[in-house]
Amino acid sequence: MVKEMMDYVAERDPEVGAAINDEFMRQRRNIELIASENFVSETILAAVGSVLTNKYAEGYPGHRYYGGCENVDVVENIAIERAKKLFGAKFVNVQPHSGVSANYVAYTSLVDPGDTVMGMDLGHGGHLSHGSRANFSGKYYNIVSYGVTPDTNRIDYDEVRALALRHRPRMIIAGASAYPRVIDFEAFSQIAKETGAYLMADIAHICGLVAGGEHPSPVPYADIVTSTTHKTMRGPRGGFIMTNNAEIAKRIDSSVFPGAQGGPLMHVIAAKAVSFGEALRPEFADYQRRIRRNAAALADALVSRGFDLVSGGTDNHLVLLDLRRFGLTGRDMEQMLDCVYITANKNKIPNDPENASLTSGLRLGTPAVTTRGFTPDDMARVAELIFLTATDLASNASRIRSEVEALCARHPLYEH
Ligand code: DSN
Repeated sequence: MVKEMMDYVAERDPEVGAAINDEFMRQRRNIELIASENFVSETILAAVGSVLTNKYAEGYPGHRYYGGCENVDVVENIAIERAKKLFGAKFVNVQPHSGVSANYVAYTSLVDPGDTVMGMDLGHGGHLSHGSRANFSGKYYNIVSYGVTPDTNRIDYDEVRALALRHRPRMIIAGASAYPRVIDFEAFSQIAKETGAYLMADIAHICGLVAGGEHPSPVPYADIVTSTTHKTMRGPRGGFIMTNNAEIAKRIDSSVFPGAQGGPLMHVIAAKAVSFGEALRPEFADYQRRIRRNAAALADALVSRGFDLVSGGTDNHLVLLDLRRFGLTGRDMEQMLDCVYITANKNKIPNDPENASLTSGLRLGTPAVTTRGFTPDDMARVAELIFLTATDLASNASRIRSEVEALCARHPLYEH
């Protein structure tokens, strides 16, 4: 089906069609290790490509500002009910276009410009929207950042508590985009309660793990939980928001529309509904278990090849390499891996001496390769290929490329 859809575009618009086809070939050819990427099902692709893209539906099911919304109402209600069931949440808004949009809504629902907000430093594994100066969050709020400790590279909850007691934030954000360890949402919630702060949990990266029971859920503890629907969740690119508080749910709804967005992307909401449905099946929990097992196998094999891992290993879907021992920057390594068809992204490590465009780290994740069917043994091979790339790319490039080709051929993508 994927091929037919691409051919359809290529026949009618060869210029765009060729670029889509090239990207399809790249996705099939490369070992995808970007921790925030994945491959969606063909059902999700078809829903995203459906006629629902034609429909304006500002408002919410039953209360729209346009006629003809009876079918999209059904779709949005299915998405909401499935997400509620999957995460045990009382209220869900599935309209945010992305993770950052969802986070914007969380801020505007809970705090006012100028308020103090505590979030994890981007350079320690946090996210742009948790207080970076380059983002709305760092511009409009008084951000106090917490990080990981220099010895363990883990969050120290006593330090977070001390910081919260000192700065009395109105909101604390728990969540990360490059933190390989479990986040203790219950501990965050105790700190938030003690210091009179709202707790917002951003589970964009670990959403699938939470849905599959492989990471503790923040839903019982946080005032607002935001997430993306892609990454480990393996749905379409998009965001959603959950809460158990009826009054906060009303604020979220009006902060999404009309506060931050106009018409919802109904084709994407249909794909979110499909993705929540897929996640309710038992095989999804098994997929999440395999993601973690593959990440652990990758971590072990990299350590045995002499790589330093931030925090020494992983509890979730990602590992963060500290490349300094190999005399490489993250940018070097990302480019070298690109040459041998392995895709990853440079990433800052805690207290990185390099800037964000160079970095000393590389982030690797297993959601996408696990979707392709890679096993822990395959991950050990991948670690070996990463080692060969880091140590002697010139002599090994063609051998690495052939091994990448063989691994990808063993686990084909969108074959039927
Ligand atoms: N969510 C980020 C990532 O982890 O790749 C991008 O904002």
